[in-house]
Amino acid sequence: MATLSVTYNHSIIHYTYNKSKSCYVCPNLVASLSVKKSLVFPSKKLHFYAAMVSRSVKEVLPPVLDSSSVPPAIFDGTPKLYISYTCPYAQRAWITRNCKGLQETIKLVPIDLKNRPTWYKEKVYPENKVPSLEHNNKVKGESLDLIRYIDQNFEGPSLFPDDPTKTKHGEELLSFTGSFSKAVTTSLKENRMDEVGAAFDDIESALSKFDDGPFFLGQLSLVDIAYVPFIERYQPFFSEVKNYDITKGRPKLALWIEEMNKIEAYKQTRRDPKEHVESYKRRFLMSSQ
Ligand SMILES: N[C@@H](CCC(=O)N[C@@H](CS)C(=O)NCC(=O)O)C(=O)O
Repeated sequence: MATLSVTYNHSIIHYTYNKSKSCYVCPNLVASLSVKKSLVFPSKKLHFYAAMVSRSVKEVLPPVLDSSSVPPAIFDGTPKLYISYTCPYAQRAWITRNCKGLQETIKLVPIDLKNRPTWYKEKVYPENKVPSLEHNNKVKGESLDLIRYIDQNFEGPSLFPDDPTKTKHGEELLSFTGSFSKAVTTSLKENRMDEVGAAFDDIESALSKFDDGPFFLGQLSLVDIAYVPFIERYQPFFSEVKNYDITKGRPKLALWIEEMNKIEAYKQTRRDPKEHVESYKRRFLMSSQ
């Protein structure tokens, strides 16, 4: 028996999936639930609702492959997303895959970056980085390209709006992700907390543009997916190491984090904040000691 409670707020569907014995919602059940809810939800949202429900199923994550592991069946026709569980860029592609409800379609292949299998560079992705996606006998990389590719070339709800104003703002925000991370990490290395604050102020003002939901473009989109792995890391690090609350005086950012943390497709990709703090300490603090 599984119970599913759903509430609809800020244009987002919140659901709680309660497992007792059986732990899998079959696609038919998902479909029938979505039909039942058709009277409640605006019809445009139905496909989104169905995908959200299927996304609530907790996935058993595959083991990490290292240099001693047998490679997967490469180019066997199954789309594969090569990731590292700890990489924020890979996390973008992973969240996109989950948000589209593609857990059964795109196989996750996690690899150990510290003990990388040689077949990965030789046979899959010569750049030897994650993420990469094997699809239709080709391998593509670069997280921002991949999230668009997954959104446009697989089934599931669209994660980018077609409203021209939102599209334009979305494009600008996607191209700003690199500058944002660079501003935060450069200012951090040079201990210029006022500049760190200015970078988060930019995020606060970007989140203030649309009022039809708490996300960058109102409703959840690729923009949220592109930023969230980095905010996930910055928030605990700045809090613990710099005693700096990135949400203080930034109510939009505080709400955005709260709402992102309710999304199952993202929750399944999150790491322990302590792990992020330790990793960032090694990366940003060791060299200055
Ligand atoms: N610009 C790339 C960056 C990917 C990237 O740097 N991934 C890291 C892991 S977080 C990696 O694979 N590093 C291995 C290496 O550089 O050799 C993207 O957005 O996908």
